[in-house]
Amino acid sequence: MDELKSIKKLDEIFSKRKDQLYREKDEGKKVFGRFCVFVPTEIICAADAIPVGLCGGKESTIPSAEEDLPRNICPLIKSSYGFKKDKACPYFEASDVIVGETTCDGKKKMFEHMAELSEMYVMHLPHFKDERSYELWLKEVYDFKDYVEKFTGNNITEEKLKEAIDEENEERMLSHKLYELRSQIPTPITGKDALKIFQRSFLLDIKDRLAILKEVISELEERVKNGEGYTGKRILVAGCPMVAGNTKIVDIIEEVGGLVVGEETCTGTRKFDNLVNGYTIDDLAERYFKINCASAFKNDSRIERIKELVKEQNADGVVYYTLQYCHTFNVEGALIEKELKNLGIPIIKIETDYSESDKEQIKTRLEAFVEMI
Ligand code: BJ8
Repeated sequence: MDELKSIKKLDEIFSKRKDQLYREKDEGKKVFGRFCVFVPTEIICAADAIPVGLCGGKESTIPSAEEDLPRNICPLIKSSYGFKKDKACPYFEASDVIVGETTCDGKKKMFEHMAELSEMYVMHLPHFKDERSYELWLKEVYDFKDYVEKFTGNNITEEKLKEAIDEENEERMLSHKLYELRSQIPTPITGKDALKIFQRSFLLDIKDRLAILKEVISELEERVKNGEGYTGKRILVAGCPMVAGNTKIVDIIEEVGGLVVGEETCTGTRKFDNLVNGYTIDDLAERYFKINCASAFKNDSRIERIKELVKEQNADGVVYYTLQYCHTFNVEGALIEKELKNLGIPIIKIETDYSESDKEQIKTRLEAFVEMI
């Protein structure tokens, strides 16, 4: 099947993004680097600043990070720190401030090291999903707003906040539409292309993100209308984020005859599930509090969402993907595995890093899984 024109356009726009970002910086806009999908980007945009996603998905910067950090923490943490330390990423370098958050221990403590290399602001994320934790989170979101206003020197007006919320909500709705199209049989887009769209959405300007998503959707609608698309064993990937530079698991799944039809990850549904229902800071806090991160204690809503997604995306099975040493997702994965097996939903757990060393072994396991389902 021919390459999607909209994906070519995405490549084109992305190749110009760095220059566009530095131009906007020269014009006086502040850049906020962020790691986690909990950071409310609407607040940043409403202050006329620019949010960019910073997570590291490449192995190349890990050796340098391991000079300062222990080896036995997850590759996402090490790669991210290495990018900053080695000045190896233009988006890290463009960031006037890096916004961290207290999710897992490794990331939280890494930020103490990163604070020696950059201006940092760390959001306190509660680990319970109860009323008391929500009150704390709400205060955190208000404090973040104050910080952003002070740092940028710009007031966040009601009008600006509304505009930012509308734009992000529109992206969320379009992302859901894209998932609806992926649920079709045959599926009009590969998992590889879908992942590219989501990975790049962390770096592009919101206007470009919306334009690209609209183009992708209209091309996919055409394919669905004509009954065109990809077939294969339909896989939902659930687990750790697959951030820019890391396409390992999706590549292998599709190499062995699987087809990724959805991702329950922060480069998938955790990024766009739930709209902001209103135009206040409280409304924003409420939406972000619902994100199903494995760093939460008693995360039943995540298990429910995975079960829903298996149905919604017409998946034949689940590949539960954990980065090495990611205890939160790994431990929660054992609960999810038990639950899905009880329901007769095929699941395989894969724990890996960013290296190529275990590729053949993973390939063999996934080949057998795909054949079996
Ligand atoms: S909302 S998943 S982006 S914290 S993979 S660094 S958890 S040891 S990235 Fe995440 Fe926000 Fe949660 Fe999403 Fe730690 Fe695990 Fe590494 Fe992780």
